[in-house]
Amino acid sequence: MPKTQYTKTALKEAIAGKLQRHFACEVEDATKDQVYEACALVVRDALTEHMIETQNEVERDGERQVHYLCMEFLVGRSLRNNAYNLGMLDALTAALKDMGFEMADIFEEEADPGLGNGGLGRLAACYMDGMATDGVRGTGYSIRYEHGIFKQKIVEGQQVELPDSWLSTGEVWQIPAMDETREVKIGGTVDTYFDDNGKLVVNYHDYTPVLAVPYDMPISGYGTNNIARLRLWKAQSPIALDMKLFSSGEYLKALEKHALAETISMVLYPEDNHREGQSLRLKQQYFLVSATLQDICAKHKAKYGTLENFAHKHVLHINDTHPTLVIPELMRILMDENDMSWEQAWNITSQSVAYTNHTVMPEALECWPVSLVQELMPRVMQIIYEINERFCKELWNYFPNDFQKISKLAIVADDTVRMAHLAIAGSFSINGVSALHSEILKERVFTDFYKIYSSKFCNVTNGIAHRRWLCEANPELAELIESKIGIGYRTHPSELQVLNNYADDKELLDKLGEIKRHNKQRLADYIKAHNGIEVNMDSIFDVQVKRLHEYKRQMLNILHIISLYHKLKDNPDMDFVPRTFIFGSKAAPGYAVAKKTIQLINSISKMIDNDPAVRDKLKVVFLEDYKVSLAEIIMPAAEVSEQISIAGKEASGTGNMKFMMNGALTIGTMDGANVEICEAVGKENIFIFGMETPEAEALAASGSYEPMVIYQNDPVIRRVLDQMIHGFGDGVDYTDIANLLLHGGNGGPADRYMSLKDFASYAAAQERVSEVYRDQDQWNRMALINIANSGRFAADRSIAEYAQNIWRVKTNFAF
Ligand code: GFP
Repeated sequence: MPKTQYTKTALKEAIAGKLQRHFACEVEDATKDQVYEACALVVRDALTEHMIETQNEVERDGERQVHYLCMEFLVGRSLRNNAYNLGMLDALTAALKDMGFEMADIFEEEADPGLGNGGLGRLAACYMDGMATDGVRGTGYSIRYEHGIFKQKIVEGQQVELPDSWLSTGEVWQIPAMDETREVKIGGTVDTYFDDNGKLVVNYHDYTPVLAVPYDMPISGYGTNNIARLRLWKAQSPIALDMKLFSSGEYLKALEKHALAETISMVLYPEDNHREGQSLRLKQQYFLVSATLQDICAKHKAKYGTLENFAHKHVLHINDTHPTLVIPELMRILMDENDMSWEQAWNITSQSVAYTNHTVMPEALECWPVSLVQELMPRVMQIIYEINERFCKELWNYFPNDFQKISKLAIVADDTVRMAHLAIAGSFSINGVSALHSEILKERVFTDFYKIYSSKFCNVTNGIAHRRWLCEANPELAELIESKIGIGYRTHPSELQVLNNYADDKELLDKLGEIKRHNKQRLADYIKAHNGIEVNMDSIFDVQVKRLHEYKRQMLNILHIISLYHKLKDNPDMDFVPRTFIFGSKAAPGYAVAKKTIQLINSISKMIDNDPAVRDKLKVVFLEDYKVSLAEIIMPAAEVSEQISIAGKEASGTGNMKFMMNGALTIGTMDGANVEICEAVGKENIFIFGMETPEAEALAASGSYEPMVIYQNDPVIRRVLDQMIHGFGDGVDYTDIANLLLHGGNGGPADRYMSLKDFASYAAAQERVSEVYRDQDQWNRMALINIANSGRFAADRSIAEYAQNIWRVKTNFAF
């Protein structure tokens, strides 16, 4: 447990002191944003103290450290989380109350740092929390993007992207470490030759130097003083102003170099599951990797005087392929800067790197044009060529004379560098993020690699920071749980299982229902304030929040909603369990179908809301600007969790875990972690529908899927699609979407993700949802069982598995 106890009086004093020193004001005159900042500074002081202690311990005991590299960390707001973890939330709330402020209002002052796109980035953030809590010596590394994921505005039903400048309130959590600034070299020319002694000489010149300035965010763990550090690199030009150009009157040009270097950390790429291929993105990846490795190596050398024991002391975990350049970059440092032989450098590198794959989507498996890698990092490209050559020789031993196979598996082929292949070749561990996904990796995506390196492949099912998503986001539920099973589950999430014993406790189940209603009310108020829509509190809150992507099948949900609308129009007095369908989603700005889908949801929402015959029974709400802080309101209020991707495509999903933990029931396919959720709660406590992976894959492979036949034979679907063609009364034409489903387009087949195929089964599952909802006791019982069996989806458990099975470092988590 943390040593420090925080009292209300001490906190009041500390906050008043910060207000005086930082804003020259007294409590009575302070604005909310000043109070926020003062609170953040007080909390930060405690964190930095712990961070120094943790660093000293790491320094002293020299145990293996974990370095977690990820292009995204969607950390969410920090103030409440840190105060909770440090055990000062109650005292802080009371202190603020005395000072005339509501804690909730102060939390609202903090911008939500959007340093990620979706699941990948949020997972990385949950894992920082897990590392800190489990006592793992971990550091996260990423880029200090000045602009995070765009802010989404809905204007006339359409997504408009606005810049997100989060630093004004986010900077307070970051401690710059100027003295650890590193220099990353980009571009230029490399000459290599062997000297008289046969030693390789590398002469790298005419590059552009970019400074990487570290900013450290201390991430607290719960009930411990252990701090995980998140090091964010800011790109800065070493040349503030080119005085030569300036003196000759070329003022703008004089600033150019400066600006070019700084663009590297200017903005987060708003793409998910897409192959990017843009030069700036590759620069960002190299910038992250090079700065991080230089940092780790410099400190290691200062301590041990050599990098020979590097692999014993460090694990470099790459979260997806984006930081794969750690492999050639570490080789470069070991060979060019530390005189190691290829073999020695390769041994160290391949024993230090571990890789997590997050997607099976072919378009997300990164490939970079050789010419671009060559241009931006010429020495690294030379090393990649060499890795490839040696790798292909190794492949030859396994597949002699099979040129086709070898070129399929090669790292460099067709003038591209395949990052996943490089990651597999250069790491000692490759894992998927759910049991199903890890099997798919072995059986289909990386089959041949698996044949050769079977022992490298493993699984770690994703997990979420349950304290943030349950204890903090849903304090009423946490209180109820704690009244029954105590607080042990906060650090031993499997203890939630004890709740299974209460499945027939009517009083508890009623209380659960009551709490859900309070949370629904909070969300309803939010919807009223932001969308101007009045929702029916007795309706089922049915939620699909996640990035907008075709494989996630928001479309299936939409098709079903239109069919319900038709049903109600035909028979307005039918016995219908009211539903509110809630969506929240950002679409990549360049992803036209995804953006049109958002517009479609809004068109339907408007049509229904304007129709007095149905609007009390059916509602569609699109929540603008879905982000972590909004998710913290949505999750506790949801009753149905939509996890309806086509089987075999969603690597894991983590929203599914947050929902179940808050007592929502899942309607889902046997995809990603849904499979394990189903196993955990039992088939009777989840609504499973649709094709399973083998069927979906076989159908796609056969080429025999014809959605047009379904359209012709199924009157419900026909009517839904016909309506799409006729529109929803607002003049927007959705024929393109209907065509995509019926005829294909954008180079893809008709209904690529088979929404029409799964429609009937989905609609039937939705009927079952409504039926069960009529029996509130039964519903609450199922909700309780979901909560009780959600402990295995805690990030603490995932991190402990990484620690034990992959990183081989100590953890204090008890399984
Ligand atoms: C990706 C996958 C998800 C998975 C997360 C975290 O999410 O299935 O749960 O990574 O592993 F698609 P996105 O970043 O694409 O949202």
